[in-house]
Amino acid sequence: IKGLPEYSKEQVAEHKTADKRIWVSYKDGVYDITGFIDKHPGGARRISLAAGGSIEPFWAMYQQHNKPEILEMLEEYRIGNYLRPADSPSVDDLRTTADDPYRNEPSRHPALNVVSERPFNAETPVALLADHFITPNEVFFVRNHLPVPTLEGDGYEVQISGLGFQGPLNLSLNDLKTKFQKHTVTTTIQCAGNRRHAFNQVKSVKGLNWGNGAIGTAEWSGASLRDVLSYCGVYDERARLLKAKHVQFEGWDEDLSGCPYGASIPLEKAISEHGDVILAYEMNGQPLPRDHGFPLRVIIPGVVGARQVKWLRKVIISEEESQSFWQQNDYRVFSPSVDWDRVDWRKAPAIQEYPVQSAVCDPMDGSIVPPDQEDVTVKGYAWSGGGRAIIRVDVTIDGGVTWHEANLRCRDKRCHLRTDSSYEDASKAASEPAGDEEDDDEDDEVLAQEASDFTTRPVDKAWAWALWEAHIPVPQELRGRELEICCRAVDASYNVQPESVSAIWNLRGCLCNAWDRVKVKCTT
Ligand code: MTE
Ligand code: MO
Repeated sequence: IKGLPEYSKEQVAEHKTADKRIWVSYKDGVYDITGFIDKHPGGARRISLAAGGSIEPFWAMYQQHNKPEILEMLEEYRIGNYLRPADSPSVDDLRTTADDPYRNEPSRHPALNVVSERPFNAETPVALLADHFITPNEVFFVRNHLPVPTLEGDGYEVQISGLGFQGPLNLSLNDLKTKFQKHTVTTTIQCAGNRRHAFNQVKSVKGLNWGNGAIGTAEWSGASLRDVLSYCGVYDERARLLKAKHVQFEGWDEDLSGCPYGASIPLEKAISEHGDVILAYEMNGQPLPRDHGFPLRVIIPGVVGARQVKWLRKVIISEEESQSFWQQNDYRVFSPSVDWDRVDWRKAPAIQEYPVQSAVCDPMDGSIVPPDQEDVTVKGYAWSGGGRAIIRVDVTIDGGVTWHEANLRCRDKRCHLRTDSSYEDASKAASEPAGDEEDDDEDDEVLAQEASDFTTRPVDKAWAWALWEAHIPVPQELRGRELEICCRAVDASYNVQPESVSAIWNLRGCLCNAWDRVKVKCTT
């Protein structure tokens, strides 16, 4: 830009701290971002890493920054032109060189709907979701915060340490497979940001613009974390004596400062015989795919996706929660009145159990129903956190004036934790190659809608979703008009989804569980 002063690399490097102002360079510009640091949605610490230098390596890592609105915002802070040293690569070069943090990403199925390339985030096409109780591995949604680490199964070890441990204990993948019984649990994973796009329609939020497809259900197999911890001497009585309260997990994926992805859950969930937490090495009978955590991840039924750490490197027993950015300064929900200028992350707890959720998968928004059609078939999913079963799904095609009860299709019996042998039996009884729709339908039990179905369990452990379907007659007066299809689910604690998105709007756009709304035209 003409008329602005020119600064060298060395001059920029003199501005690393707030008292000297904080400068960064990007492409041919120099920016004073002192006033922006505290407002950075990724946290002040992360952006401070770039202080006095180039933000290009960081933007190569977090490519959600490469958007016109963010570049425009950056331009507001411009103070000069950058004299790039001849030997320093630009951000565009970084993408093709050995410095590219994303050079070893796995290949992916073209049917995935990509939400961001780097880091890779993609959703399952929603039309596929409601067709399969078990989501096939290839199209299971992917939520990565960082590049996918390259790991080998041979020689892989997970380290267990913390309160009650003399020194860290390492378990190899083979140890986990041979020293512990293999357990399988069928559970739904949902990202806290699933359906975030609905918030953006009210007022924009910061985060990936997920539709309804950041959710999926799989059969995960591995060692039970309860068994592993008990083998290490961490069990109820002893844990209490040790004052241990949380289990932290760290992944092999790291940001540029060497900080790994991390999260924690209450110890109670990990050691309870009803927790069903597993260290999984298989997903739907296959070794974990790289995007889903190869060779090992933690599966935490009933809990939000963010805690289910992939590429597991460490398990730490502690008195405190994980201190990671994602546990402390993200994945928490505030009042609609709190925006980025006044958020105090300590004031809300980290999300653990997900509230009740449901969404319409078919028909899609904007599709057309012929006016002579007598009824419309609506399909979707419903799920609640904490193992709370879905007891009912209500559907309306007139925006909530009249409601219809959907049929729940659910192989609920298969969702409980089971050992290897009972898994064999259950899979003989109910498995079929994914993809064969007709067989799928035959095997899906329609839950008898009787109260006794929900009260026979000693502990409610409905970890997996219910798929549902409703056939709704289109009354004469609605023919030729726009139909507003909405659904709402009710869980075993009689939690019901809220009606409006604006009432639950929150700055980070998490836990969007308001009634899903789909508009279809009833015309020719
Ligand atoms: N684990 C690591 N190591 N790194 C991550 O970025 N993302 C988390 C969780 N585990 C993440 C992680 C989030 S936010 C979600 S929603 C789930 O993984 C998604 O799991 P999936 O990609 O297998 O669908
Ligand atoms: Mo997530």
